[in-house]
Amino acid sequence: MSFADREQPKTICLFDVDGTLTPARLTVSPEMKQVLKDLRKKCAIGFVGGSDFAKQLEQLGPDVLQDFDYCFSENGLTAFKFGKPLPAQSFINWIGEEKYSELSRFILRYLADLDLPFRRGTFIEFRKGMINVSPVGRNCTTEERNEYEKYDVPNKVRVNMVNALKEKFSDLELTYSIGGQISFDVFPTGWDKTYCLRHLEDEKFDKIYFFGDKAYQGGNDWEIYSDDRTIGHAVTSPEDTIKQLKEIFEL
Ligand code: M1P
Repeated sequence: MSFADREQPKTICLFDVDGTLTPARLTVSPEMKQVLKDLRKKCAIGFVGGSDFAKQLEQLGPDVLQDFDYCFSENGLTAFKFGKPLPAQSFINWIGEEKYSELSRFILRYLADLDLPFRRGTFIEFRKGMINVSPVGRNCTTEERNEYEKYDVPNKVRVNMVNALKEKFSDLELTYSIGGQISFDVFPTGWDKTYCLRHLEDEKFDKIYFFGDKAYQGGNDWEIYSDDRTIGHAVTSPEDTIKQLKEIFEL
C-alpha cells in the first residue's frame, strides 16, 4: 500500500487527540470525522497521543485503524500503519532488567528514608513507556492527594528526589517530569511525541503537519510542534482544528 492515490502523496497531517481531535477525554464529533475523511483524499493522516490504544479507540471510534493511515498510542511506542502493527518499544526493554533493578532499589530505599506525614500504597507504577514514582503512593484519595501536594511543594520532596536521581543515574539518558500532584514520571529522553516521527522515516514525507493544543513550552505537544521536521500548528479546540484544516487544504 502507498499514498499514491492522495492529491499530495508526500504530505501527512498528524494530530494530537485530546483538545485537538476531540474535547478532552471525550469522543470525536461526526463533523470532525467528515473533515478527516475529506482530508484523507488530499494527504496521509495520523494521530499521536499519550494514552494507550484502548483509550484512543473509545475516543476516536471502533474503526480507528481503518480511519487513519497511522495510529500512534503512547507517543508511538505502540504504532500502526494501514492498520498493521509496527515494531513496539517499552521502558523495560530500553533500560534492561539489571539497570531497572538498580534504579527501583534506589527509589524504594530513598522513599523508605523520607520523613512524610502519611503514606499510602503503590510507590512505583510500572507503565509501558515510563515509571511513575509517588512518595505518598498512588492509591490515595482525592483529599489525601490535595493534602500531600500541600506538604510536597514547600518541602520540595519530589524536587529533591528528582535531583538525587539525576545525580545517581547521570549515566542514563532519563527525563524526569513533575506534572501532577503526588508523583513524577521517569522516561527515556526523547520519548515525547517526537518518538512517533521515526515511524514515518521510510515514507520520506516532504511535509509533516502537526496540530496540537498544548503547543507551548511545558505542554506535551511542544517538542513535536517545535521540531524541525514538522510544520507545527497550535489549535485552541477541535473546532479550531477544523477551521485551520479547511483553510490550509481548501476542504
Ligand atoms: O498529567 C500529569 C500527570 O498526572 C498524574 O500525576 P499525579 O498522579 O501526580 O497527579 C500522572 O498520571 C502522571 O503520570 C502525569 O504526568
